[in-house]
Amino acid sequence: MAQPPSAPVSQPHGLRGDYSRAAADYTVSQDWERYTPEDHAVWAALYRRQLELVSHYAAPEFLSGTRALGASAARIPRFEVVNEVLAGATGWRIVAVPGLIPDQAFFDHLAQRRFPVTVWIRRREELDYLVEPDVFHDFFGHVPLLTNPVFARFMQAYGQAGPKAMATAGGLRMLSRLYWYMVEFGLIRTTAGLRVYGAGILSSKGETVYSIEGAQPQRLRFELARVMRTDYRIDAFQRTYFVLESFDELFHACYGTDFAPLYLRYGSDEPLAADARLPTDEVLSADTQPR
Ligand code: HBI
Ligand code: FE
Repeated sequence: MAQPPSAPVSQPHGLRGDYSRAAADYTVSQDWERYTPEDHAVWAALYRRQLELVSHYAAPEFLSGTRALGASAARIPRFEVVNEVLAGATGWRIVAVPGLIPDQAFFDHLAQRRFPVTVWIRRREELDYLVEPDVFHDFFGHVPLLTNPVFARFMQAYGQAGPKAMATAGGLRMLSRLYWYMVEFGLIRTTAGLRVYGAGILSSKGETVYSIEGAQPQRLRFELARVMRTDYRIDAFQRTYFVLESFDELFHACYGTDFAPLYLRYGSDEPLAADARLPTDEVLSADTQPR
């Protein structure tokens, strides 16, 4: 007889929220052998479902990155195997962490071309929604674009911008909005139409479709100061998405740019509402012409 869904199959990977074994930089060992058959089965269910969906909605650079990583639905990937691919592509590597880590440690990892990936995986009851990152969000959502030299270089520059942001009033909030809108929830215009590259969208079944096809959200051309001034929602689908012309556009807006004048000008202001519309906004309709 089949087990009832609530029966504990086996103990899941025990590092969920366990920071006691972390090093000073918050890294842990992945301990891949500790993933249970149920952990791998949850990965498989998420990976299969989402790969099929994002093949229709994701940016081509994300999809080619996904293929390059050589991960599959069969097993949660071994980080050391993936690191061979990343090393050759961009010199990045992923490091295992127990979950969210303090801002300063996070920035420092990025500045050193290390992307922190959460080790544990959600339970089956949490397939569609999780408030914190797990290995599926971090790996499936974030790691593919680390094979892209331009995007990877932007991520390093983002990390390098951390210390100054933390030392300036309102700076950290503004820099975090850049991450939110351009790393977690970014869209990009392609020759085929609007596509998704943001990790928060691509690891979510509902938001992948909504961000491209939804009638409610507004899609605005990327503009650095506009993004950094805009409040965001962590508990619902976004009201606004910002759209890149290319990863070069993001890189050139940020690399070598001193954000200090922006922090000084806007850092103490109330943010723009998540659904604000300014006269200067360039709105892209859902059926935006392909580039
Ligand atoms: N830690 N593991 C992890 N993943 C994140 O995305 C993350 C974090 N710590 C801080 C953080 N993000 C953000 O607050 C920074 O972008 C500012
Ligand atoms: Fe994320």
